[in-house]
Amino acid sequence: MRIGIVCYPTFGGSGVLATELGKALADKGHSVHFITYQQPVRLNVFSANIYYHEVRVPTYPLFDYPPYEVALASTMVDVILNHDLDLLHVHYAIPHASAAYLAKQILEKQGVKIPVITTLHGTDITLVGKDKTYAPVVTFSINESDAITAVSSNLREETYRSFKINKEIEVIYNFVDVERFSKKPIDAFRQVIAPHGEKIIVHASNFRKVKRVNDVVQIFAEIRKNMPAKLLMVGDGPERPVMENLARELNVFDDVRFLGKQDQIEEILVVSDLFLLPSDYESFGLAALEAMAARMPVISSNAGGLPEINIDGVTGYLANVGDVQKMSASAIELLSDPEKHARFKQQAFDHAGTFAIQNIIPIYEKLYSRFCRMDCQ
Ligand code: GMT
Repeated sequence: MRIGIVCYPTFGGSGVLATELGKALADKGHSVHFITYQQPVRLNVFSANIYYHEVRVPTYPLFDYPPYEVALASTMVDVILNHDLDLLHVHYAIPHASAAYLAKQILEKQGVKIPVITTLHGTDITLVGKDKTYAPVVTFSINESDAITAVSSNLREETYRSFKINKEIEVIYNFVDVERFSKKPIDAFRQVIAPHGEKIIVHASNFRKVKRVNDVVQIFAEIRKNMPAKLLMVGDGPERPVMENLARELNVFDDVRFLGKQDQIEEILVVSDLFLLPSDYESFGLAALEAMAARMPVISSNAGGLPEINIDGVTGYLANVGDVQKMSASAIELLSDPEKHARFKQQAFDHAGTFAIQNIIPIYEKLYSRFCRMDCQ
């Protein structure tokens, strides 16, 4: 098949997932055309089956807001026609689903039919999409998609609750390349981070408010009172200064390392002991799944789709949003019991296997084939 993928090219989960999906489809022989404003961060391999089309947004003195959506729709039209695409798979509703609708209409006038599949990822529904500035367009363009998928049952239900959707939303869970994330740990790296055998705690996100990074620091400070430990913060974002201040206030700053955005996050995860994700909301929590694939138990909130990924008492522990006390107690208990910790590591790894890339890609292929012309298999 010749598949167009539209996504945010940044470190966010939706862009990561879309890029990994495209790479996996290309490995299976499909031609994959990424249409984005920048090379996606995880698109770091060469494949004869992968094409990258940059969306250029020309500026003009009149434009206070350069019309990205128009440029995106025009690029979609161009790529679909010139590469004879079979379908377009857009990740994140805003503005990808509405730009796809526009492209579809333009092409229909030229006698070209292009099926559009929209995958909802979370904040496009739960935060940004609900805003009444966007809601009518989001509702319309979701309904106009030929197929709609959501990355968890929770997100599917949230979407039905928040918008008037008159179509079936199919749940296709996010996936992980288990082999990549369960590589043999590089001991030298652990030695550098935790030279005295300290426990290594990790959090990875875009440090936005929804991630509750202050809770991460507070949980870590509680752990630190009970045992030697280091906190690795992977990513970057607006809450970083607030978090740094809190770490200083709680006297743990010297044990916190800010690693910035990391391409090879698996190398950090495999040497670490516990992953924290206390978010206000996660439609799925791809970062937690990647941690589990690297054999890390997860302490998370029970918000959104997290209970579908992190199984309480099996792969880690869940607590109500903001219940720092419970999350800290669970973390300390788990880290203090080597036998239990080893069991949870194995269970986290085993459960990550149910979301293995090999299981999920065929589900997307099956979905695509429903909308594809007879000759596009
Ligand atoms: O979490 C973010 O802030 C980034 C956001 C995105 O759109 O890239 O992530 C969302 O999509 C991910 C991939 O499907 C999910 O794993 C995240 O849970 C989801 N984030 C939220 O729902 C807050």
